[in-house]
Amino acid sequence: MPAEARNVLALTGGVGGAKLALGLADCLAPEALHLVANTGDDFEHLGLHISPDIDTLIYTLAGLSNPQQGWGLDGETFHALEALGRLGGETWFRLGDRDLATHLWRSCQLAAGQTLQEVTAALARSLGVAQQVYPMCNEAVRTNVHCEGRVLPFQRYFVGERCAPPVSGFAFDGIERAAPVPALRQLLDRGAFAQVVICPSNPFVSIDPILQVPGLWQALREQPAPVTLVSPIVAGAALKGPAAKMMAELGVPASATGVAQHYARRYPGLLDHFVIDHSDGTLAADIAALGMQAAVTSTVMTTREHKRALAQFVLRLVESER
Ligand code: FO1
Repeated sequence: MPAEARNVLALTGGVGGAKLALGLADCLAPEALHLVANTGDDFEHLGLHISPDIDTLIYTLAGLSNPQQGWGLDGETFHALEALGRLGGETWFRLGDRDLATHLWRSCQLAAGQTLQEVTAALARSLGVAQQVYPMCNEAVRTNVHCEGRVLPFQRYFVGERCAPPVSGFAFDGIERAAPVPALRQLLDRGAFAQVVICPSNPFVSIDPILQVPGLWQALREQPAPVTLVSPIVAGAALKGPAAKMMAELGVPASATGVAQHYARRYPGLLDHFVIDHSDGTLAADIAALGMQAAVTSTVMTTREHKRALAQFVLRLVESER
């Protein structure tokens, strides 16, 4: 079957996830690529609804993202934030002038009664993104980070405290009232996917919130398509962000094997393929012993070509099984 004819579902978190999503977008027809973003990082700030992972994904696919940071818009200015600072307002979370338009518009649409799924689809269309982008759920789920007796809302931990406090656990406030967005649920129930890809995103704060939306990981396990995860840890370090630091603080080995153990324990039987970097090739046997097929390639995505090559590798893993 040509790649264009296959529906692929990818679960993504922040910057690392968006990179592989862009590679997948280069390899698949837009109507075949369905992307689910974590919304545990969402928060209400300055009276606005901010959805950082949705925006990172859409800006990346639209070719608008800041290439250095991976989040926010390229060529952004911060006049509104500076003016807010002069008024004594909060400026720790850096909202750019053009990015603010996204948050203003999203907040208005939500206040007018639209769902987050509807607003996300409309935002993607307006910015010229033809792939299907879904939030994991329409309900509010908020990741809280437990650190040394304190509970920090995710963005306070991540941006406000620069991930410095040691973590002891995470809670996804509101998750028990959440449900997978209807468009995704219908596709899963129809067995519409040929492959499911879990992008190299943080297991604890990007992918766990998605998989713990009630019924979601079980629906992914029950549907017929193989599930492939790309390790976010390469040679003991995170491709991006605090994943390795969190693993060390949680007493989990900061390695691709540690990631595989996390998924095997929490989501038994979910993963079919586990993709690791060449530098972790010696871990393949340990990962295979957890009941997944280990596959080795280059997983560090610095250029557009690296993103495309990794996406192609992931897609071919499953194509070759047919
Ligand atoms: N990350 C930062 O490190 N500092 C910021 O000031 C910041 C602002 C920001 C604004 C809009 C947005 O969509 C993302 C933003 N991010 C910022 C990134 C964001 O906090 C993280 O990338 C994700 O939540 C983690 O996946």
